[in-house]
Amino acid sequence: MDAILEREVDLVVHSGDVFDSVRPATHVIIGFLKQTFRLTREEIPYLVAAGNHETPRLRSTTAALEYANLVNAISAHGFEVEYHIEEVGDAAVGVTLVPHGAVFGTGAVTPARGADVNVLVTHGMVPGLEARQHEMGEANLQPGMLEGGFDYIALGHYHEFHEHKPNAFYAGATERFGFGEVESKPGFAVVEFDGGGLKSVEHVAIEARPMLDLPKISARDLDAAALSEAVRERTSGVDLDGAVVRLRAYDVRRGVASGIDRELLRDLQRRCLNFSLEVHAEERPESAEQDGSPTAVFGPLGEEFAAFVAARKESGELEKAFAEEFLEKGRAYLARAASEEPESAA
Ligand SMILES: [Mn+2]
Repeated sequence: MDAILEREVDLVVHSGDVFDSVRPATHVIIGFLKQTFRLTREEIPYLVAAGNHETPRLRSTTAALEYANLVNAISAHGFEVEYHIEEVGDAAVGVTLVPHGAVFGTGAVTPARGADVNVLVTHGMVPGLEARQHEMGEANLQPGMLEGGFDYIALGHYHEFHEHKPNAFYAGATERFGFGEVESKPGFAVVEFDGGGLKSVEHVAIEARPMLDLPKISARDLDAAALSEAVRERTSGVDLDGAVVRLRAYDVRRGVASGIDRELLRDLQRRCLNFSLEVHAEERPESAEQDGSPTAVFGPLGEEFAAFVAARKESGELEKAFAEEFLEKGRAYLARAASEEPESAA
């Protein structure tokens, strides 16, 4: 938000997924209202088209984005296309909002009449989007919708800054949302117009939480002490404070993971915003990645679960054989849940 205000902007559009759910936590809503009001109290028009994450499945459910109205932002979060005209200096800017709920069922969209500059804001996947050599998924934005005579089309959903057409861009996300995005540069787009229409589109990178994917450990010949030492070696001399960090170990022999130095892991978890040590039994990273999920993730939850099982095994509440199976299955479920992070586009 500071970076936006530094640019002396005339109008702000958000192309969706302000929130990651229909019912975001209270502190998230309050953060949104506070930051939005910093724009609207400066009389900067702020318009939002809702994304897939924040659009209710049922038309009767109220979307949290409706709170935007309380701070004079305009949000389209229902199932209809909305047209707005904003006066910016002596220009009339027509903003057409096509929220996720209106994408299906919307054919061609035409600009509002009587505006000097026309902007379309929508959320979804454009046809033929390829990124980092792989297809991103099925398009839900039909070409017809993007071919109206707009000066600019602000796209949301894909997390990278990306030019779809000379007048249609994804601004990219302002944070990274998973290790698939470790290389991405969070930010926003500054778009300028002059008498002839679109003048320039510039990506402005902003400081986001650091994300580090540490060099993998090949653990074939390592016992628990040696693996702990390898973790220590990979994490020393690295600026981990407040970062989101992943360290993967492959070819980890059975029984080794449970002996990893807990104090070391606790210390890493304290220093990082999030530290996850992924332990894979597979020999090669590729096979584990194809398979999808790590065999174990040592985050605070995995640790707590292991301690829970150990205590009950100790007390005799759980039989030894059952406790081991329970632990292994539970860990697999936790690992699977932890690996279900959003893809690059979400
Ligand atoms: Mn989305």
